[in-house]
Amino acid sequence: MKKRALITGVNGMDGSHLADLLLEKNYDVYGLERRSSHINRENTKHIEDKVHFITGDMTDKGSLQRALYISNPHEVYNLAAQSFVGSSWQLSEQTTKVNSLGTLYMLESILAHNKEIKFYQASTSEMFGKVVETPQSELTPFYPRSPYAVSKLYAHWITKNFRESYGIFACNGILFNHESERRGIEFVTRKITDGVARIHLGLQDKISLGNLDAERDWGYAPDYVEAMWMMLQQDERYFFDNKVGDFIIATGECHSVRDFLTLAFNEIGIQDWKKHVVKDPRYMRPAEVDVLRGDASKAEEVLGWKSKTSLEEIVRVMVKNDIGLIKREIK
Ligand code: F7E
Repeated sequence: MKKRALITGVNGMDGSHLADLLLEKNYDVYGLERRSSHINRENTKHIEDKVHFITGDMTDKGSLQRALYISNPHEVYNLAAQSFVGSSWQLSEQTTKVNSLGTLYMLESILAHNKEIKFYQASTSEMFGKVVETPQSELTPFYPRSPYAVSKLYAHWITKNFRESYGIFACNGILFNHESERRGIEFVTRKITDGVARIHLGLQDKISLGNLDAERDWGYAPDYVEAMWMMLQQDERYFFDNKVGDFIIATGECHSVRDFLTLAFNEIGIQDWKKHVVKDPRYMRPAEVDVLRGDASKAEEVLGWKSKTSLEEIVRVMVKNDIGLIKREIK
């Protein structure tokens, strides 16, 4: 029998990579997407005829119930979110409604529809915020630093609570930053690779950025969606043993925005990138997360998952892809 999966946020970076993976594994893939005047299927256009798209919204519980009814899934991957940390100060209510209440609505809908559905929640390293220890593991206390992180903390705990209260097979994947050529342009990595590509093609001279000292544990999104899937394939006999429920997914390595700039400019043969970067206070955050580095040893031990792609490779793929995209755009 073919398995059915429902992915919320299917057109996002993670949603589209996960859809690719599940289609390869011969799943029937259903994707929840928001109704808007311009639906953005840029990341899913190569699989548009394979994914069953369902219109819905995380803040509209009826639409989630309908999506479960249509897809009748074995697995639900909750990847929909207002995921841009920087905007969460301006959009704190919307961020909370989508990220926190949306998760609650989905869990309640699952409970009503079919308790056997396995649920994956996209938790985040942002919950560690002002870190109390390094590296961060599943046991590290949280200290969120943005409305985004606070909203995700609620979703994390309500997922855990539904697991403990109702025996739902629900997992939190605490994913550290992960990037790919499908990353939204507002995030720092893609902003840099897009800018570097434009500089290479002579279309722009400078990139405006905020805090260059921030350090992140950057992995590759296609590696990370595999971890999401692996979490839901755990042996049910051991699942409710509390050791198993939630996982850190990270590379264990940490690099600054400066390091990322160096790698990206290297790709176009520029060593001294300083004259191409302008510091712009508009991109500084009211409260910053200075440094994140994850310890994914539990995922390695229990799931057999390990990050495969180096930061150098990620940067290379992203810069090359952006150069190609822009060349086609200006043709
Ligand atoms: O910022 C600094 C910025 O927006 C990374 C999301 O997927 O990962 C992501 O959250 C760092 C921050 O990602 C600019 O201040 C400097 O310290 O790429 P980002 P993020 O905030 O780490 C986590 C795991 C998630 O869960 C989120 O959903 O880079 N930075 N200059 C800048 N950041 C941006 N965006 N733009 C700049 O110009």
